[in-house]
Amino acid sequence: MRVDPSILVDRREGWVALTLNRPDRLNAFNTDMHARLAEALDAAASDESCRAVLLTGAGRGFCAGQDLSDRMQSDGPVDLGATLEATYNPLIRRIRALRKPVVCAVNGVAAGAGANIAFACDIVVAARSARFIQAFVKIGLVPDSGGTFFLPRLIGDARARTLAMLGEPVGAEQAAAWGLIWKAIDDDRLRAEADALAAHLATQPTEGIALIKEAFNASAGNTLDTQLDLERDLQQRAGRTSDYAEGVRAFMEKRVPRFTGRSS
Ligand code: T3D
Repeated sequence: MRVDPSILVDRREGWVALTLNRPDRLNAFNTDMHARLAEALDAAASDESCRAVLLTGAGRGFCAGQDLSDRMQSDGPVDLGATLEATYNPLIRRIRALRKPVVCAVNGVAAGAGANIAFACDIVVAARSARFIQAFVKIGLVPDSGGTFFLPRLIGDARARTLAMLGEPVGAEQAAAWGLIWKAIDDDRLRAEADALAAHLATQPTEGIALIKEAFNASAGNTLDTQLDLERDLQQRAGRTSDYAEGVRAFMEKRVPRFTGRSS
């Protein structure tokens, strides 16, 4: 019997699409899917020709979080601290640390860790029919995969706490109106628009975008003074890239810039 890989890797011109591929379980995570996604993200990180990543799901859902069929307790409680440490936490850190933009195309329901993995990405677009659910409370758990970090920062404490405590779904349009995601897109246009976004990012100043990402990653924990110092240091690095020189030249010559994405 042929078993489909739990992550589909589709290499395009300058970017890669990674598809969570366990549609019968709404792409819920098991150990194999974690390992394959980690491998694919590491490959994207080390491939200089890859300048953007698109993450999406196969079938009618984006991701239903942890596969709960792996958590039926026959021999006493599973150590969920250990599973977070081994799988979800490294995944969120990988996405945030990747020196390339990560676009998330939420094609359907995103529940539990599935929602928070989406929020860890740089630009999140969602099908109008998609829903985001902090499903953890329904099974007695705490939002993980960065949920308690991203949610209050994106939508404020009142909404974040209520979503976490009630586990109520938020539709894509509401999510966009609240600033939880970039935008909601008609279902039949989602993939084409997400592909176009990734393809566009793949032609942009990749190192500059990596520095933007570094600045925003640090911003949440910094004072204004520290952030101003960080912006100074990152701008110094950005100003030394050939893409900056090309950007200025292209502007002065009134033409479209040809960015290489390189760090020097
Ligand atoms: O464990 C650790 O390591 C700690 C980390 C935890 C991270 C977490 O993510 S904990 C939260 C886990 N996720 C959930 O609690 C969500 C569970 N799923 C749902 O609540 C619902 O499925 C949805 C609201 C996401 C979607 O509902 P609906 O009605 O559209 O679909 P459905 O019929 O419930 O699901 C379709 C199928 O997918 C169904 O299988 P079947 O009956 O057709 O054979 C369902 O059992 C399966 N499925 C959905 N979510 C999961 C799942 N199977 C295993 N695990 C799931 N999480």
